[in-house]
Amino acid sequence: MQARLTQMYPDSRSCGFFSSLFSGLFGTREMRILILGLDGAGKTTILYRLQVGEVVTTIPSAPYWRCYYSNTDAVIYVVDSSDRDRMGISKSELVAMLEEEELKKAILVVFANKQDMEQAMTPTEVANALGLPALKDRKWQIFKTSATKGTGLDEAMEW
Ligand SMILES: Nc1nc2c(ncn2[C@@H]2O[C@H](COP(=O)(O)OP(=O)(O)O)[C@@H](O)[C@H]2O)c(=O)[nH]1
Ligand SMILES: [Mg+2]
Repeated sequence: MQARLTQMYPDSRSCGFFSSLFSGLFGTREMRILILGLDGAGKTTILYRLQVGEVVTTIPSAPYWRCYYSNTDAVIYVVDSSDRDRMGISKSELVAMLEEEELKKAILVVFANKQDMEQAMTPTEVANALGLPALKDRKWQIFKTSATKGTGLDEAMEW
């Protein structure tokens, strides 16, 4: 299954979102997906890797995660697995984001990114650091990715 980005709307404040067409066995389904994460986590690199025709780099991605939450099917939460110092901040931001009413039904896909770095935490370590096992009423999955090497992205998008 191939994910093809059809739209990406940059937002002048902070949020970038796009919808994606999934052409599968049972036809085409459009999903609205948010890509969130601390600055430097790898979001822009991932967008390039997902073969968006045109990426508008927006979003000095700080605290404006509340915009554009409605009708979101999935949140891709990108984590720099090598940034142990900011894992706690990343967790706080994730927890706050998941409390948003508009995102109650969104599935959560965590990209444990920068797995090519020697000091990278494993996906299990990242999951625990983010408190994922304790999440209630949330469908979630974590994948190891390296956006620069292009590994793991297809598997994650397929899920
Ligand atoms: N080693 C490594 N560097 C990465 C990876 N993904 C992104 N980067 C680098 O991390 C920096 C921040 O990436 P960027 O995509 O701009 O992060 P954003 O702020 O979340 O959009 C850039 O220098 C990227 O080249 C990765 O998987 N591995
Ligand atoms: Mg960026």
